[in-house]
This record gives sequence, structure tokens and C-alpha cells, in this order.
Amino acid sequence: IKGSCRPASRNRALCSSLRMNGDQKSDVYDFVQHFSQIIRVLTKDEMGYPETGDAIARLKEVLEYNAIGGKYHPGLTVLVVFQEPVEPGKQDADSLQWALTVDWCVELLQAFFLVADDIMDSSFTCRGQICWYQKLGMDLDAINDAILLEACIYHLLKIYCREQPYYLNLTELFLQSSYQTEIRQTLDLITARQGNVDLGRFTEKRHESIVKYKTAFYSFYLPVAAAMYMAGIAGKKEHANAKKILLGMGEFFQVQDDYLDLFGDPSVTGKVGTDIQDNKCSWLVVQLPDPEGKFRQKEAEKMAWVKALYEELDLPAVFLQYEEDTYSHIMGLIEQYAAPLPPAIFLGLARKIYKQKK
Ligand code: DMA
Ligand code: MG
Ligand code: MG
Ligand code: MG
Repeated sequence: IKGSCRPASRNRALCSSLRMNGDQKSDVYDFVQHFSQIIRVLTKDEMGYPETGDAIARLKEVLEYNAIGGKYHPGLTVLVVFQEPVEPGKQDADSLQWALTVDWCVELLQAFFLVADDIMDSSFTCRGQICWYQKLGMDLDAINDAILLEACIYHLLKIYCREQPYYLNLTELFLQSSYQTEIRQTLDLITARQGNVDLGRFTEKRHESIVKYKTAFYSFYLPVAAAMYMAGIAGKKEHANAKKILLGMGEFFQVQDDYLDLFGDPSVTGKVGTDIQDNKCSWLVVQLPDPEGKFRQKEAEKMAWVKALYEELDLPAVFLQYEEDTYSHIMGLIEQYAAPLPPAIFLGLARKIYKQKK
């Protein structure tokens, strides 16, 4: 697919400014622009089949509601990382288009997980809007929409990248990311099961196992690994090194999400937390023993009580300390394991998540 991607130099400037100043608003412009092409590609196939026209219109609606408007947290990572090890001469417009497309595949995977996760967690808001499944008349039809979002990933990879030497590696990487996430989502759900409260389940080890792979793998390792494959870096050792750093970073990211579930400002995070009502094995609850099961309270008024208790135990300070500690730890990992990628790639990602309020 030929497109009108920006020349490499402008793209490089765009992406380096994304890393340097963190002002994503204007920098994600190209990324968002590319989405209209993605929509066209995903919906044009069916033009000749009028009988599926309504379904394609629905798909467009699903894509526009759920894939756009996030904080594009992994967004653009593939493009940024891809450009680092690849010589400028080889960064032709097509390669940059493919990298942008794979960035969108990561976003679609995220959208797929979020639509399903909000149903399972009985959430009401996500990314500053009503959860898709909560929309009037939607009910559980949203389950099929989540599945559709996932299908779009493999459709796009096939259309854009099928002829590329990295196609199989990319496809397997996306499949592996889904599997890792889904197994940990299973663990997240069964650990939280109501009615059969087993306090022994809420351990730091269990929490770590859940968060490392339910979020870190697909949000942090997946986009960097995808770019590495696209740049021709497929060695086991190189991937294992990058994974060490990225899973560490992603683990912090999910701990932050757990923390903000209760202590975040919904007008900033874009969602109202549900972890306490859902009985989740959150970072907060594994910080302290709960011999009387006081944290598993469904009633709204108990939430304030639980929050006050957490505050009394100074969990915000504990979190700040944790943030400091893991930051130093991640910096150490970057020093040790970044090669052959430039440390700047990992530093840029770390800058995006540390000391954030959403
Ligand atoms: C999200 O965990 C994990 C995935 C795989 C979407 P979560 O339920 O804590 O996310 P959120 O806080 O956004 O509902
Ligand atoms: Mg959730
Ligand atoms: Mg969840
Ligand atoms: Mg959460």
C-alpha cells in the first residue's frame, strides 16, 4: 500500500520531539491521521458485498469509539523504535507506513482488551467516556465488537506486511501477547472471585504475576519487540534483554493503574475505579494484610472508609517510595540491557509513565 507518509526526516523530528518534550498533543497528529487510512482499508474490502454493509458500518463505529481517544500510551512506540536502528536510507515511506500500521495494531489490541475488560470489571467509564458496553441498547453485543477489534489486527498485518520477512514473527508476537494477557486476565478474575474468599490468594507474588503479563507484555514489550523484528533484530538474546527492561517498566505502569484506581482523579484518569467493589488483587490490597476481609466491601459508603484507612496507613507515601525505587531499578536495567538499542528508546518510555497522574 502506497501512502502519503511524511518524509523520514520530518517523521524523525516528530518522533524525537515526542520523546524529548512529551508534548503528545501535536505529535500524535500523523498517528491519528493514519487512522483514517486504517479505517478505509478495513472497510473497503466489503464494498462489493452490500449484504454486509451494515456490519461494516458498525465496525467503523466500534473502531472510532474505542480505538481513538486513549492516551496513546504505547502509541507511536513502534515507529519511534523502528527508526532508531534502521539506517535513514532504508526508511522509505512504505516502511514508515508499515511501522505506523503496526502501531495501530497495538492500539487495536489494547481496544480489544479494554472493551472486554470493562464488561468483566463492571466498569462505567473508560478513557473519559462511557464504556462501550454501557451504551444504550448495547448490552453484551459489545463482546462481539471486542472480538471484531482483535480480528482487525490480523487483517491489517496481512494486508500491509504479508510480503515482509518479519511477517511471521510479527503475527506470532501478537498472538503470544494475547495469550499472555488473557492467561493473566484469567488469574485476575479468579483471584477476585466473590463468595469464595480465600485470603491466602492475595499475595504480592500473585499480584506481580498478574500485572507483569496482563499489561506489561502487550503495552511495553509488544511494540518495542515489533519494531525490533521490523528493523531486522530477531535474536533471542536481544529480545530477552529488551523484555527485562520493558516488563519491569510495565509492571510499574500497572501498579500505578492500581494506585490511581482509588487515589486518582477521575477527571484526569478518565475512569472511576472499581477494584474495591470487584474484590481485585490490587497493589493496594497486597500492601497490607486483611485478616477480617474488610476490604472486600461492596457498598459504596464503605469505599470512603477503606480509602481513609489506606490514607491512615500512608499508602500514598508508600506508593511514592515504590515509584522512586522502581525508577532507579529500571534505570539500572536500561544501563545493563539496552544494547543493541539506544538507551534513549527506553528512557523515552520511562519518561512517559513515571510521575504521571493518569
Ligand atoms: C487492565 O487491567 C488489563 C487489561 C488487559 C485491559 P484493569 O482492569 O486494571 O484496567 P482498567 O483499570 O483500565 O479497568
Ligand atoms: Mg478494568
Ligand atoms: Mg481488569
Ligand atoms: Mg485498573
